[in-house]
Amino acid sequence: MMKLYARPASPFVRKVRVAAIETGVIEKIEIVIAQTPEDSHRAVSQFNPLSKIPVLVLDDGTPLYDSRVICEYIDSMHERTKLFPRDGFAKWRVLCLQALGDGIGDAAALLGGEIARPDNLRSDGAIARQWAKVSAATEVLENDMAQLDGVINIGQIAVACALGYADFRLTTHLWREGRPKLAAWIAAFNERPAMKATYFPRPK
Ligand SMILES: N[C@@H](CCC(=O)N[C@@H](CS)C(=O)NCC(=O)O)C(=O)O
Repeated sequence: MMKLYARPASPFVRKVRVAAIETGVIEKIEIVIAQTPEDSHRAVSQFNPLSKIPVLVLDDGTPLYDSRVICEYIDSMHERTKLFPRDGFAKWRVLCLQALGDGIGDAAALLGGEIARPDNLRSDGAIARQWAKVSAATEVLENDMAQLDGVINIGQIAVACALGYADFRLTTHLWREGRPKLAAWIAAFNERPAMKATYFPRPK
C-alpha cells in the first residue's frame, strides 16, 4: 500500500483524496492522519523538507509532494477518464484552473491564520490582501462559469476543495456573497460521493 500523510482539514489533502476516489486509486492508498501540526511535522519532515502535507510515499519508499504532483501521479495509475487532460489546449486550461483553486486555498489559509492572531499582532493590511485574492478569484469564476464545465477534472476538484475549506475556515469573510452561480455549482459538486466521503464540517 502507498501511504498518504495527511491532516484532517487540509484542502490539498482533500484534493488528493477526491482524485484518488474518483479514479479508483484510493484502493491502493493508506491514509495516515496527524491530529496536530507537531505530529504532522514529525511524520513528514523525513519525506518532505518543506514539512507540508500531503505527501504520498510510494511502495518503494519514494516520497511525492505536493498535491499537484501526487494528483498527476494518481492519474497515471488508472484507465478511467483522466483528471488531467493529456493534450490540446484543454490541458493548460485545466492546470490553470487547478492553480486558481489551489491559490484560493492558500489565501484562505493565510487569511484564517491572520484573523486568528492576537489583536496586537493582527494586520488589517494582510487580511485585506488575502481576502482580495479570494474575492477576485471567485469573481473570475462567477463571471465565466464555463471554466468549470465539462467532465470532472483536477481544476474543478481544486476549486471545490478550496471553497469547501473557505467555508470551514472563515466565519467573517464569506465568499458566497455575490457569487450565486458559484454557490450553486459547488452545491451540485458536493453531491459527488467523493466530496461527501471527504467532507469536514466547520468546528462548533
Ligand atoms: N502547494 C502545496 C500546499 C500544501 C500546504 O500548504 N500544506 C499545509 C496544510 S494545508 C501544511 O502542511 N502546512 C504546514 C506547514 O507549512 O508547516 C500542495 O498543493 O500540496
